[in-house]
Parts: sequence; structure tokens; C-alpha cells
Amino acid sequence: MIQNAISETLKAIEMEDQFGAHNYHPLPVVLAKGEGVFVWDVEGKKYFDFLSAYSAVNQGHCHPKIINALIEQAKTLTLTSRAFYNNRLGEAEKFICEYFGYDKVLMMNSGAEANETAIKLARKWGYTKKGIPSEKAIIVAVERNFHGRTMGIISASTDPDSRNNFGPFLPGFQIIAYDDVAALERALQNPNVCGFWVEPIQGEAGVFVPGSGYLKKAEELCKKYNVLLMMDEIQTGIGRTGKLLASDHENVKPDMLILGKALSGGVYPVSAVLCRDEIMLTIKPGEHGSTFGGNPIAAAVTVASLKVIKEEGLTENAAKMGELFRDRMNTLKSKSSHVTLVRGKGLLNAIVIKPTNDGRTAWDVCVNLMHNGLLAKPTHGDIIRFAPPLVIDEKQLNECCDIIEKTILEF
Ligand code: IF1
Repeated sequence: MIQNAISETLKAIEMEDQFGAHNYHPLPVVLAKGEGVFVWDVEGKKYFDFLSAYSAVNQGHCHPKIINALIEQAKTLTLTSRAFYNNRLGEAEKFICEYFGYDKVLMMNSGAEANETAIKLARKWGYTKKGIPSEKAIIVAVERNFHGRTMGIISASTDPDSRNNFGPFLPGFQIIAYDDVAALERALQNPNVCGFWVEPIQGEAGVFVPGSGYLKKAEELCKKYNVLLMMDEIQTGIGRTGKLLASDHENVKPDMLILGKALSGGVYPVSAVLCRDEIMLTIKPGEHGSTFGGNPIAAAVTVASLKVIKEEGLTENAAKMGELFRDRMNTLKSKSSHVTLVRGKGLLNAIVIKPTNDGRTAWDVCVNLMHNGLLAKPTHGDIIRFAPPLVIDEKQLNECCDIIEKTILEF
């Protein structure tokens, strides 16, 4: 029994290795089932999921209400294209706009597509509303940004792994330091700037939380210089940081709100850009679109996913469990010389691991965490991001902190 289960793990890994692109380096675990905060591998071993598919399954794995919405719609009508209307999209658009407080929404599929849509909307608004000379629009972005993997997006990236040997790049981006108000004001004085494109907390970079007041100041400067604040909340949104949006921590209302991941509870690829009419209506029929964008399944799943966040108080739970988690991690930091830093907001947290003298790193900690029943992934070598589904309860959270503490103290 055990033997053939292990061979199932190896068989799955070998098949991916032989037939799949090598664009990831996964932990050596083969998952087969998910429910709430738990996932099971092919050997039947149970784990706490502390990555949540990079904050896509905030509502927990296979949430019954979201799965039922998927099944019911999938049995009825899956895709019409936008050449025709359908009976699900309009009601979903209304629900989403009222949920986040915007005039209109443009539905896409992946987060990258939502960010590409935001770039096109900002430029179109820049030319047709702000009067920027043709082909001169600039979008200001920040160092260590992560907005996706498409050519337009990596043209603004400062990460060599995202850019090397993929050029030539899309022009029209200016990169400034993150969390630097003076640099931002200098950049926005250029009248050709149409947008400031930023994550309220930098997830991929290792959960960098900017100084308090930075987002508010950015909003004020964007208003002062007539620049669109384009907020990428794909990872930080939908309750993850203990508020519905990370922007809410500073009462900031972005001109453009960019969402993805947990917008569908990790059940179906759905992304979206929300903004006021003045911006959204600069794109006319035939100027942008996508075969699957806003399809009936995406519409039904998104409404169900957003309802779950409110019905189950997941935003408030993320705030409460996040406080508990950081307290426990800071206690651990005082006990272990390997943990050099703890940072985060709500249930988007990270610890920084000092490598051991014999060269063991955050990766080795994650392998040991896996053996101890908790799945997390290192980023940029020494940082481990911890982001469980927002449905986690206090007992489960303390059990996970025990696992993390045990693993680190054994390290
Ligand atoms: C990978 C990172 C996280 C995102 C933000 C847009 C997107 C993402 C703030 C694009 C996607 C994912 C992509 C995935 C791993 C993961 C990731 F490490 F890559 F950066 F979460 F931090 N904006 N993030 O975080 O959305 O097109 O993927 O739907 O590419 O390895 P997408």
C-alpha cells in the first residue's frame, strides 16, 4: 500500500518532468484533494495549506457554495462569447460594482490580463481625457513590482528572472523606488504620466508593507497631478490583509481597482478591472476583449465567491488570526536566531530565514514543514510567505504555529 502510494508520487513528478515545461520548481508533494484549510497528497497524507494557491483560495479549498455555483452554471450554459448577451454577466457586473463601489467593471480571466487591461485603459484615458500627446503616455511603476508574466507587464519589472532574454520590451514605463513619496511626486510632475501602478503590499517581493500613510499620500499626489491610481489588489484583495481591500487600511479609493485570484475562490480563472465611467468608457466596442472574459460560469462563480467572504466574516477573521499569527511568530523570533524578521498584514505574512552555516535555506525549512504537515513556499531565497485560507480558526492556527515553531527550532 505505502509502496505503490510513494510510486504514485514519483510517477506524477516524473510525468510532469518529462512532458511539462520546467517553468516551476515545486516542492516534492503531489496533491490530490482539498477541503477548507486542508489538502491531501496521493499518499493520503494531510497538510495545512499555508500558500492558498498564492491567495486564490481565500474562501478555503472547494467551498461547497462556490462549487455548487460552478456546477449549476456548467450544466446550463458555459460560454457564449460577448458577441451575444447572456443572463449571468449583467447581474454579476452589478453585484461586483456595488460590492466594491465603482461605476463599471471589465471582466477578464488571469490577473495578468487584468493588469494589461489596466495599462490599456490608463493610456487610452491619458490620450483622450488628459490630452497626453500620442504615443507619449508614461505609467509609473515601482521597484520589485509583480503584476504578472506577459510581455507588457514584465516590461515594467525589475526582477532579472522575469525579464532576462525576453526583450525587446514595451516602452512607456518609469520605475521609481517603492514607499518613497518624494520620488513619486517628482515622477508625477511629468504631464505625460497617465497612471501610477502599484501593489498596496508587495506580495511576491516578500510581503513588503509600505510605511503607514504612503498609499494615502500616493492617492493625494495622483489627484494633484491628474494621474490614475492603478491599484493591483490581485493578491492583497478579497479580505486577505484583514480588510476587504488592502487600500481600505488607509481609506484609499483607487481610480482603478485590479482584482483576480480569490475573486473566484480559486475555482475558476476570473479577473477584473473596476473604475468610474470617465475612465471605462474611453474603450469603445471592438477595442478590447477576450473569448472567455465575463463568461456565465465566471459570473456565477464570482458572485458566489464574494458572497462567502461577507457571509462568513472572512475579512474580520483574517484580521484576528493575523494578529495571533504575528504574535506567535515574533515569540518564535525571540527563541530562534534563524528567524530574522516577521512582517505582514492580516493573513498575508512572511518570515525571513537566516541560512545555516552548512548552507541550508528557507527551501529546506519548507521541505521540513512539508514533512511536518504544513505547505508553504519560499520566495527570493530567504523569505517564507505564510498565507492560509481565511477560513482558518484559532485552534487550527495555533496548531500550525506549533508546527512552524517545532520545524524552525529543529532547523
Ligand atoms: C507565478 C508570484 C505571487 C500577483 C499580483 C498580478 C498577478 C499576480 C500582485 C498575476 C500573480 C502569482 C503568479 C504565480 C505565483 C504568484 C505570485 F510569486 F508570482 F508573484 F502570488 F506572489 N498581480 N501571482 O501576485 O496574476 O496572471 O498569475 O493570474 O506566476 O508564478 P496571474
